[in-house]
Amino acid sequence: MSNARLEQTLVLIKPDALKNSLTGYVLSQLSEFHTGLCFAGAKIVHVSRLLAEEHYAEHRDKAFFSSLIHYLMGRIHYAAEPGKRRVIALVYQGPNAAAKIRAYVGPTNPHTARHERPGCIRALGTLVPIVDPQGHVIGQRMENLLHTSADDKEAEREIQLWFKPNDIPPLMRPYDTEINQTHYYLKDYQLTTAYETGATCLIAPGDVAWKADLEALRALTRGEPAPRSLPAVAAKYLINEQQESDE
Ligand code: FUP
Repeated sequence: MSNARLEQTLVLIKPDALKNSLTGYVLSQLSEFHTGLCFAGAKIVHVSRLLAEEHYAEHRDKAFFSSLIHYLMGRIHYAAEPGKRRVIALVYQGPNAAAKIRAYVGPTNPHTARHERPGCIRALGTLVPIVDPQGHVIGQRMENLLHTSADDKEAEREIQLWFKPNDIPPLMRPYDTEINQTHYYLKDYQLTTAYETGATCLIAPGDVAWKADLEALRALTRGEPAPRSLPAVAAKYLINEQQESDE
């Protein structure tokens, strides 16, 4: 069952915004009074490498990728405080949600934001040079305080990457769900349907899951090409599960 008419978008309040105590400001700027949108989901997430890399998968080949991943994981702003490494993940709902939030937060690049939209939230961000081990500048990291989905298609992928159906109230779930019938476990990043010592249970029979996740898990179990990768399915079930090794 889905509520297909609902329009939603993902917002991440990134570690630089948390470090600078901008959470209240952001929430008030994006409040229903200002945007006409309301919350459908909210959670505090310790971002694993798996989740960060999957979230920014389209940038895997870029020079700034590694730095961007470390930034989202909180390793830059909470280098000496692993216990504070987190982001706030939010789902906003309402007419034209993705475009509306993007317009409020401003351009991706904080310098462009300051130039083109002084006063927008990302105008408070900064650019940091990325330097290779030889000291050469190889790119720049945009510390832009927030992530927001580019459009409805990206919102669909991203909301299902960060949120399980049960994180969102039933009447606010915009995508198809299904009651799962099988045990699915993850052990050493491999999918299994039988428990082995050290495995993490992703989904148990009776759990509500995104339909697209279950279609992917069934295909992966059969060894067939899946519409969605195993990390994209697993990441949300591993959120806040365990402390990652500090590799
Ligand atoms: P957006 O659609 O706003 O998420 O922006 P992009 O997909 O273009 O970029 C993803 C993230 O990479 C943004 F947070 C900005 C960041 N980025 C850099 O840090 N350096 C670059 O040179 C380009 C993008």
